[in-house]
Amino acid sequence: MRKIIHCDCDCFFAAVEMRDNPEYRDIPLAVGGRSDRRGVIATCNYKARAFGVRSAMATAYALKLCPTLTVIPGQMEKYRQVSRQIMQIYREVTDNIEPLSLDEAYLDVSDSELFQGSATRIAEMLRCRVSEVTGITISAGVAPNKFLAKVASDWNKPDGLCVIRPDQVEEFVENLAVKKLHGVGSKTAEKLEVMGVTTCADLKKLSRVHLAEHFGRFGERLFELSRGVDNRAVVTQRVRKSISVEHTFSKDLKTIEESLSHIPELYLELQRRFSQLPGDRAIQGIFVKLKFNDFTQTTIEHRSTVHDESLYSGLMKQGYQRGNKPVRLLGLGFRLDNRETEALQQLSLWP
Ligand code: DCP
Ligand code: MG
Repeated sequence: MRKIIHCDCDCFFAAVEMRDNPEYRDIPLAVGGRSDRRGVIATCNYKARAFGVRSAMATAYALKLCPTLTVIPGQMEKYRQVSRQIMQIYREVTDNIEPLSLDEAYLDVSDSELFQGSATRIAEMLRCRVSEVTGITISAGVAPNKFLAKVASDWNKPDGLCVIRPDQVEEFVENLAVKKLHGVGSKTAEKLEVMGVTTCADLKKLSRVHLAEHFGRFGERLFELSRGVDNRAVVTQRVRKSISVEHTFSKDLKTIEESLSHIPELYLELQRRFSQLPGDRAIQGIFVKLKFNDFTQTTIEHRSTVHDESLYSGLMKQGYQRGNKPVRLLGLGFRLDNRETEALQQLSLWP
């Protein structure tokens, strides 16, 4: 039986800002882009969440929901620094760490001898240490696998702990809403609801074959998750080789001009995701992916350590000429240089 802890900072960017600026602590606060520049909310504190403000929401809309909301720009370098400090605290407990983003990580403490191997007490200790050292609160989930640990860390947020012991798994999962399952987005949840499934107890009644018929390979996963089974390992050595943003359009893009017009928004989102990668990653190339309306696809790459919209436009034109048909999906990406990351990993200094 494994013991997994999932740790997730509470309203991370906003928490750092509230720590450093006492005047922000008791007001609704968001970190995000300006409303007059079509900005979006990166995150907000819990006072703002009470008004319905959420991550990824347009700032203009957030201000409608909460007119007293204070929106401030983010300071990524500072958040990265706090993230490194937090990951270092986790590393004092185990090297079996899988960082998922700046503020989130899985720890496999199955073999830890700390506190006689009590994962619950390890998690409490981590929560205390992070708060003492960084002034940020984290929530933690303890469970026999990654899926349940992640659900658990969200259960008593903010500043909470939730433990799901092996003997509690069955009951816990039966009462769980299917939309809490990893990989079940709003579309799948709707589809399941039509089938009469809202909880995992409902889901458990469906056979493997039935699920495979409706959901393909994901059906097998649903079968397992609804029984609280998740055998994924905590992967410590994963080095990302690329990062990309893709969008499938509800209506095919009929001309190259139409395709080119989507570069700015995709490029912005790509840079946002890149800025959130753990560690300092160097770019060694850029690429564009196009999928045409007949589902054929093509990727055009260019080795380069610099990037801008015009380079992506050039690649997109080349790619478009290969198919010369309406486009259903566009993707932009960076190839990442792994040499330095791999070297740092050897020294356990990454991220
Ligand atoms: N983030 C972002 N844009 C998003 C989602 C998140 O820029 N669409 C950033 C801001 C968050 C950080 O990533 O502070 C961590 O994301 P989480 O989803 O863990 O959200 P929070 O930590 O802010 O809140 P929670 O307390 O719900 O974990
Ligand atoms: Mg968080």
